[in-house]
Amino acid sequence: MNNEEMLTQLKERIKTDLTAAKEVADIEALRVSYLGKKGSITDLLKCLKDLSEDERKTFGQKVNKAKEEFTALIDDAKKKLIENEVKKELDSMPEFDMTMPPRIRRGSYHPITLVQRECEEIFRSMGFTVEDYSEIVSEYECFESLNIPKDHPARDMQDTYYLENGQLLKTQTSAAQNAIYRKYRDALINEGKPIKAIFPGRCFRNESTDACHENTFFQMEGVYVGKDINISNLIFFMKTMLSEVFKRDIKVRLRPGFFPFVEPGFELDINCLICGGVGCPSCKHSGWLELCPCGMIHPEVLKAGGIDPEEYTGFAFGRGLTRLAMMKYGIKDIRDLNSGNLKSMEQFQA
Ligand code: FA5
Repeated sequence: MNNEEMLTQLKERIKTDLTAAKEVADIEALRVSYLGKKGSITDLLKCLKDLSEDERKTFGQKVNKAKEEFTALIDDAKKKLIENEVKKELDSMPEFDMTMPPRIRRGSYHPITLVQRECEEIFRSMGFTVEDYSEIVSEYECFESLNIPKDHPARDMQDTYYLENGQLLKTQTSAAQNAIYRKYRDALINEGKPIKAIFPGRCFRNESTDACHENTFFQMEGVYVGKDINISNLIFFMKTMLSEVFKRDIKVRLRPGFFPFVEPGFELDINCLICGGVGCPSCKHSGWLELCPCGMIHPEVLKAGGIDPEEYTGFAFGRGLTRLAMMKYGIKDIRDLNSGNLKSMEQFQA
């Protein structure tokens, strides 16, 4: 077979080969086998040296033209194949339906946020302001201003995380009391406006954790200071708040409790709503859950806040918000609330 015949045969063969190619990779392999360094066209060009000058010129032109034609054929076949693949993929996709509702995964509020907001609303409706306070506080704010001097045994109840600079992670929301008294005492003294404030916040204690104890938990503190505020006011506010939160009758008990910053002090317990009072791990098998310590603000604490205890009295309470959320939503283990387990948290919707 002479060179001309070989070229004609190659032209026929490349068309058949390109038609048979199923993938882009097959086409690229053909490009190499026809136009590559060791390809058929290159082989033909190598033969030029054996031809006469005239033949070399005409045949050389034909081979170069064939090279251009082959390149165009290969590019064209590749383009068609890619277009076909894209079309097939688009055809296999479900049709876009403008009327379908969007498939957006909605987030949900954490149960503690829900309970906190609910309590804030209840207290706002009773004329309380809602205050924000830092999580890092001084020893004075957390202890000394609350009538808990250095080396007082009451500090042992709250194993504290200290920072290197001597500040600490607040162990109780009571740490904000002093700042609140100072913020509102002028209005109390000059305008006769009672101090009515709540301050929710995160607290930290180096606790061994169990079903009802965490090292990081939420409390909500409340104070009411004015003229002639007494224990009956305290009991009324506690009862109103709990019946609003639980939206049903709750059995509560008030027993004496010691906190250096109140006198007298009480522990307000609620009947465990997980076991109905029979006893379970959530209530340490007692049937009762310590929920809301409270009492009449100690004169020394009022004095530290710049308020004359001879003229003004008040009550304070420090509710366990985390435990409140457990009771409200029937969460048996407090540790679930900080676990970051979205499956269990997503069920709570605002
Ligand atoms: C206090 O923290 C006092 N500051 C409360 C107070 C304020 C008393 C004002 C009087 C007047 P206590 O340590 O008991 O008190 O904690 C209060 C509530 O926080 C507890 O009843 C409980 O509901 C919650 N709590 C305490 N420790 C934990 C913990 N480790 N895990 C979860 N909740 C806790």
